[in-house]
Order: sequence, then structure tokens, then C-alpha cells
Amino acid sequence: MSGLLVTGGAGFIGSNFVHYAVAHTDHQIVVLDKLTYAGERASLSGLPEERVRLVVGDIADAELVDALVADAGAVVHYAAESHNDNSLTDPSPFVQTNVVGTFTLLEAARRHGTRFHHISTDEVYGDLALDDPGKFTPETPYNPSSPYSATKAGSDLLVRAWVRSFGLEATISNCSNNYGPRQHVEKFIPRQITNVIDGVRPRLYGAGENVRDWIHADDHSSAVLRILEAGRTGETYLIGADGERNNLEVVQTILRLMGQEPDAFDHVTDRPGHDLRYAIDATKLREELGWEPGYRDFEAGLADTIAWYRENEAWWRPQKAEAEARYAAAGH
Ligand code: NAD
Ligand code: TDX
Repeated sequence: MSGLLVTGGAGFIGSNFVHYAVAHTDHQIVVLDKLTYAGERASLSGLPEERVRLVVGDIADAELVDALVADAGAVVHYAAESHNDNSLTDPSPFVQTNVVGTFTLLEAARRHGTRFHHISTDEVYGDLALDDPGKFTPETPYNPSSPYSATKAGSDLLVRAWVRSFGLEATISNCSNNYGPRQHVEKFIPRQITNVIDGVRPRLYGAGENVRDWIHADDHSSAVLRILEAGRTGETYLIGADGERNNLEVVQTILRLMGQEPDAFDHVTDRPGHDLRYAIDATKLREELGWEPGYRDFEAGLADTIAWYRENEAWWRPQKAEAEARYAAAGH
């Protein structure tokens, strides 16, 4: 497995994976990315040209995908439409990219006998009650809520079927909410950080009681590399770092770290069908593959992330007005 084909490698988590893999492995990397509104060429800047090549294209382009998969030692599949709120406005690119795109990659991997790792989300399991002591495990039944999570669930099930029916050498990982550098400003944490930089009050959906299980993107990357090395074919690994916090706590931590008053935010219209709580039990990953997260202090990771957005305004500024216009149209 020398060369990796990384789909979606110009997006948030994919680009963090490429930076991480260049620093920690010897893999040659080809990134296949369509550079949608969420993909940034600049997220790959500073990487050695002899290690990383960007191909701009669509994962649903069967001819292009076939040629790239034929040359790859393994496929690491991040590319997706990833934002729940967008999926509530227009689900169609979610079905096309997340389902048809994944199918196109699977068919190429089947033809060429290529190792495949599929990146997915804890949202395929639906949500947990706020007072439920339990967490998601690999045995939790699928119960997605939004068009986004339904298409991710569909893509996971395609991967499982290709393993069982065609013997594809594939693994799946379902990770909790990521934070870190290079995340699009439409997402919760960067939206609030860049709002505060702009002198705009953070926006909390509903009462802010919804809980997310935060993990630094670098920890997601180290887990994926470990699964690529030692994961068992056909298995699903849940990735999480015991980072549960409700949205109100996250907004107030951002406000404090950025020198604002704790009540300097606004409540806005809630997301329809808003999942209450996600929580990951990563015992299988920890015990079977010996993985441990590197970031144990959420506040320290958040402070680093705030510093990154302060220092990289040229990266996020072009996204900001369009993202806020979409929120204004949706009442958020
Ligand atoms: P992102 O929106 O930041 O990046 C997605 C990337 O995919 C972009 O670079 C985009 O240009 C590319 N892309 C979209 N459609 C494409 C297509 N048809 N062909 C080729 N490239 C295309 O997303 P992200 O937050 O980095 O998420 C990456 C993956 O991780 C997704 O599969 C997502 O479901 C999964 N995931 C995300 C989180 C999270 O917290 N953000 C958590 C768990 C899992
Ligand atoms: O302005 C906001 N205010 C707010 O309160 C935004 C944008 C969000 N929220 C809330 C909604 C969620 O409860 O914050 C929480 C996090 O929202 P998002 O960043 O949109 O993430 P989420 O919907 O939880 O999904 C994320 O994690 C799982 C990723 O976007 C998905 O790709 C991943 O699968």
C-alpha cells in the first residue's frame, strides 16, 4: 500500500489528513477533489510537490476514477457534501456525491482489487437522549435523521455490501464532530470564531442544549492511519475522544477565549429535526488497534484553532459572506 488516493483531500478533514500523512508516513498521495464551495486549493499549500498531487475532478466521473484507482495502493474516501443545513435546503448534491460518488469509487476498487477505507460519521446512528447514559457502538442500529446523514448511511451500507458480495477489502470509520484548522466557516465552531473576529455575536440554534462529541481533526487522522495499517476487512471502527459538550458551553468557551462577555451571543431559529446528542464509544479502536487521541484538552485545542483563524483570515474571508447569506435566507 504505497500510494494513497485521498478523495476530498482539499476539504477540512481530508486536507488535515494529507498534512498529517505527509508528516507521519512515507505515502505518496494523489488527492481527487472537485473543489466545490467547500474545497480549497490553499488547504494543500506548503506540502512537498514530490509527495502530493491534486487532481481536480468528480468522484462520480467513472472514467477518471477508474484511472486513478488503477494506480492507487489504497483509497481513503473523504469526499462528500458534508453540511446538514445545506442538505435541508437542497438534498440533491448529497445523493449524487455521497451515494452515486461512493458507488463509482467502489466499482473501480472492485475492478482493480484495491484496498478501500470509507470515512463516515456518527450521525448515521441518529441521536441519543440528553440523559441517556449510553453511547454509540458499532452495533447501534442505523437511524439517520437528515438528508446528509441518510446519504452517509446509504454509502456505508454500499461499502458493507461490496465487502460481503464482492470480497472488497474495505473498512469503515464513523467519527464524531471534528474541529481544528481549515474547517469551512459554515460549520459551528469556525462560524462563531469568525463572527467574533468580525464583531458579530455568535448564533446558537435553539437553547444550545444539543451535545456534540468533539475530536481534533489530527486525532481523526491518526485513527484513520491506524485502521489503514491494522484494521480488519469488513469491520467498522468508531472514532471519538470522549469530548462531549453542549453547544452553549462551546459558544461560551469561545467567547471567554476571545475576551468577550459570556452572554454576548444570540439564540436563533433551531435546525429542523436537530439531533439532540452524539456520543462515541471508541473501545474497539482503542483495544483492538491500540489507538489513543493526542489532544486531551479541548480548550487548548480550541485556543489553537482560534489562533489559526486569527492568523489565516486570507484563507476564510472569501467564504464568509456567502455562508452568512445562506444562513440569513434560512433564518439562522
Ligand atoms: P468538507 O465539506 O470540508 O470537504 C469535502 C470535500 O469534498 C471538499 O474538498 C469538496 O470539494 C470535496 N467534494 C465534494 N463533492 C465532491 C465530488 N463530487 N467529487 C470530488 N470531491 C468532492 O467536509 P469535511 O467536514 O472535511 O468531511 C469530510 C468527510 O468526513 C465527509 O465524508 C464527512 O461525512 C466525514 N465526517 C465529517 C465530520 C465533521 O465533523 N466534519 C465528522 C465525521 C465524519
Ligand atoms: O450557527 C450555528 N449554531 C449552532 O448552534 C451552527 C452552524 C450550528 N449550530 C449547532 C448545530 C449542531 O448542534 O452546532 C452543532 C454543530 O453543528 P455543525 O457544525 O453544523 O455540525 P453537525 O450538524 O453536528 O455535523 C458535523 O458533525 C458530523 C459535520 O458537519 C458533519 O459532516 C459530521 O458528519
